[in-house]
Amino acid sequence: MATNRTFTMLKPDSLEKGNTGAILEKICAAGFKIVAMKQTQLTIRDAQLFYAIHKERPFFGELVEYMTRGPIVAAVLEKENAVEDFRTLIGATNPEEAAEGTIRKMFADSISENAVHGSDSDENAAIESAFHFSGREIF
Ligand code: FUP
Repeated sequence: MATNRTFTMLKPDSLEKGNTGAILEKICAAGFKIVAMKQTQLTIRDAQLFYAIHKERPFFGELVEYMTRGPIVAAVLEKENAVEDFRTLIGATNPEEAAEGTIRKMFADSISENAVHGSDSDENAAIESAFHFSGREIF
């Protein structure tokens, strides 16, 4: 995958609150092009695999429960410097620490239900995109 791509998920709380459209609008307004997108629901196994890096953390069980409790929107986004710029757009993991105007500041309630995911490296963007999309689903 080219380094101008990143992967995102709008998490279950965003869909429950009806924020899908508003968040996608902010993403597009920030100059990201959606090159793949789907609404889907993670299985427990999917969430355990996706967040395997956190499996020893005390919040792992809650994280898996949250991420599987309803549908998500998964997408691959394209823009120059995509990974870094998208992390800036979404803000800090904890919305209380997120900058004004960031997606998490605007739409997230807590560190454990923080509205959106954004890949933290080009390598993870490629792995996470491939987790959700086949090559023919990415344009
Ligand atoms: P981020 O890269 O900003 O998505 O954050 P992390 O990879 O550190 O965390 C992934 C997810 O684990 C967060 F989105 C929410 C959850 N988490 C908690 O519930 N509590 C924490 O203290 C840290 C992360």
